[in-house]
Amino acid sequence: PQSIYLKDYTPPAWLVDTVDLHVAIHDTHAEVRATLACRRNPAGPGGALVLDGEELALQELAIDGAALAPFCYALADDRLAIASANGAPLPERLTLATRVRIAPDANTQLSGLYRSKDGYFTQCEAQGFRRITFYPDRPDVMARFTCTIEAARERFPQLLSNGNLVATGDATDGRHWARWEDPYAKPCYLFALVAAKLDVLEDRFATRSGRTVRLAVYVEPGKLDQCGHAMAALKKSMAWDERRFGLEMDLDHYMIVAVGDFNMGAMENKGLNIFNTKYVLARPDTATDADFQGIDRVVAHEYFHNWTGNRVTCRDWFQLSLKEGLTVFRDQEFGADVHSRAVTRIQEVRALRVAQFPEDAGPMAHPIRPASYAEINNFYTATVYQKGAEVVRMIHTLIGEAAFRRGMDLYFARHDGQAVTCEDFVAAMQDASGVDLAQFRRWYARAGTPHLKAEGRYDAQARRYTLTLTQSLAPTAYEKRLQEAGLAIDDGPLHIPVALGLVLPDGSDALPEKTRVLPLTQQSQTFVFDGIPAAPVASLLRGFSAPVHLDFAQGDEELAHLMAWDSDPVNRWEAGQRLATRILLAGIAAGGEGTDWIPDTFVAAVARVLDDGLRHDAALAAEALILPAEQVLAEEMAGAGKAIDPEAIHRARIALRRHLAARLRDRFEAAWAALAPTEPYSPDGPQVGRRALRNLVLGYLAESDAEYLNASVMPRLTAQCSGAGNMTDVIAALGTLANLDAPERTAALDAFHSRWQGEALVVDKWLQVQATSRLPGTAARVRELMRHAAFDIRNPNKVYALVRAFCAANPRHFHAADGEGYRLAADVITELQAMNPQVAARIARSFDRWRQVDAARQAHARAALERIRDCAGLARDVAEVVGKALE
Ligand code: B3K
Ligand code: ZN
Repeated sequence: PQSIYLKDYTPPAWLVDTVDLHVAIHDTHAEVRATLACRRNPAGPGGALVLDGEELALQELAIDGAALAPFCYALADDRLAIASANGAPLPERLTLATRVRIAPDANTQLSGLYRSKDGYFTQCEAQGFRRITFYPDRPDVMARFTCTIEAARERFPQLLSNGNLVATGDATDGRHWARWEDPYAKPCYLFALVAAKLDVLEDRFATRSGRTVRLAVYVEPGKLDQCGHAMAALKKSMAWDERRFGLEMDLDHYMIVAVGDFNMGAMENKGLNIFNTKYVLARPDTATDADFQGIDRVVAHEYFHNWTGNRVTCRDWFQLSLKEGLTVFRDQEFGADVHSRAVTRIQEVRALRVAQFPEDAGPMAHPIRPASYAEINNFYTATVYQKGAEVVRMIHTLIGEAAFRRGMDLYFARHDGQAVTCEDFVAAMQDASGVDLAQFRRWYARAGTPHLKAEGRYDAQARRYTLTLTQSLAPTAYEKRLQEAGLAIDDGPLHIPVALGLVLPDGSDALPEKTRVLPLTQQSQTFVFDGIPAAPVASLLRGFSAPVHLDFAQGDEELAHLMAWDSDPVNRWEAGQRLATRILLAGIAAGGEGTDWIPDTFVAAVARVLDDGLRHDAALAAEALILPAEQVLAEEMAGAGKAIDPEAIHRARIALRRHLAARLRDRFEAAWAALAPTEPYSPDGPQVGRRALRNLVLGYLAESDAEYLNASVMPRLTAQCSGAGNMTDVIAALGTLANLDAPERTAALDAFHSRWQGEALVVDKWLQVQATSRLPGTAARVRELMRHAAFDIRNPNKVYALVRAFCAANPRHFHAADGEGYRLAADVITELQAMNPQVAARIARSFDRWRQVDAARQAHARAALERIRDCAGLARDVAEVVGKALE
């Protein structure tokens, strides 16, 4: 597919000041009338009035009230170019009127206006608005919108759009209409409308300047008892943004609408967020602790976009991380403030390693601000979002909270109401802080995860510790492609904030400020610390201060010391992960066989963490006791130049779990008993951590020998599955049972299904635990489930729960030696790509690491990829992913 380049950006030739939309929903189609007040952009390149448009049946086209003769315009598949007004040159200002017909019921891409169950919903980011009407569909065209929706009253009592409801009325034949007016100019990707029959939960929020905002959460009828948490999260987010960033809600009316068919998590449309039901609906018996926290984070994220994304938006889609990286950083900080900062950070680091580091090492590697893309929807990635947030966090680390806040204030003062670039954001941070961020800007342009090599030396006589840091970043597939296109790469050193602590033998911090941020700007740099009384253990990258691979030779003893004493909880966790990784790599080298690669010191360290968790912070202990993920171990192998062996990785990890279960059974049992719930379920507070640790312990106990398992653990698993009142405990037990080849497994899965078949989101969990099962035959079971009534390939949540979970979260079965995992993925992708290219392309990303497996597996993967590539009429989304994978 054709790539487009950032360097080719030109300002729009025409601007739009106002849009008046009229959308009439009929049984067979929708009719959209649009009136655009257009004006030639004095800063633009000149030329025709070019409008994007896809799958629109044009009915009428007029300028300033006069229908346009066909010779004045050219209509192509994806655009309408108007060169003149019936022979006369286009006036500098004109009113363009169009009428088109669209077919929302046939819209399986879920981009533009589409039907979900009995209602109509929109998704316009990135380029869905062009599937609703002809428009210059680019974020630097900002206009004020009014929207009138007309539909049958009985079937569609709610008619919603952005901004304020300004008029309603009846039309003929039992139809009604509503007109909405959005007082803020916005790019069309933030447009939304909904016509549906929904229940609504209403509330109010008083802003700190004393305005009252009406809040509403709309859900499918009958689900009102599942929206309380989302509403509470919204109010918490509003209060937090006022407190932390001084940012207030700017509308009188803020709505969240939940929809069951949705490509991603949620969408920040101005004043009318549209959400995947997954991030709205929750009740203790249907949703897990993780689901509740996911709701908190996504509701906050979309709300925070109102300033970072909507009030100040992106100039072009290359700048996507301007709003996404910044807004993820904001929702991370919200999570840290309302939950546990340490646990939140650990989970972020883990997610980065599982998803972003592999992306950086694979064929789709790109910087947070890519220089080119073929399909923008492929760039809503871990890199743009999560690494983008890391880059913002590094600025925060380098300049400090107070200067960061001044930088945000300056950013809004300068750019409110504008469509800007990442450069504008960094400039505001630089100007507000006085810290030179010129070199830092390279983070925006370079793909790949940098390596940081550290070497420390202690001189007892001089009481001096010396640390030498060396950075390197090899070019990725992305840089090679740029080079081929003749584009320059700025490959100078990065500006890396390295947060360092020096932990003394007694466990205390040697540095008076505990943690010092070393600004690494050269390729190699030496830092000297005087007055250090004894040989310290260096704690590098505290709080994970930079998204890099650390190469630092520290012995098991040193890591154990950090595990026990580091004053930074993230690095205590990290030390444990490094130790476990080292052991597991030895186990993998041994083919995952035996246990003589497991040192007793590790068993003892795990026991200490567990004891500590019972006394202090159960949530932190639960994080520490999760062994490095199979995907993370795979990256370690690939990074060391070895072929990834998914079988050996899986075996070694299980062997270590079984060993711990055998050696620490009594402690696990004691913890299980000590952590029994003492109060009614609530999805937050310390009991989340206690549940996490208790279920983790139960998971370890389930690794016990058959005799103990059957006699003592199985009864608890089955009882917890059927008897626990909350989904967190139920799904923990069911997930564990799903890995066991026992009659209880089938019974529990069947019972769960019959109990919950009416709750779509709970059925997704049922699919997911089966798709991620360790048991042999899982691929065949996934195929069987694809034919089950519970599955629907047109529903993204179902595809994610069953197929993506299998491909991305079950590496050992996805990478099965016989190629069955790859064939399964290819079968789904080829079927899905014509229906929903965005979702199909996401599944196709599962092949990212295919060149890192052994030759036999590679042959299977290549065959699968080529089969997808050769599929007739392959969607651009999938073509880009597969094309890059095969490059
Ligand atoms: N901005 C949307 C994502 C849109 C994805 C389009 N393919 C959700 C978010 O990041 O908040
Ligand atoms: Zn976002």
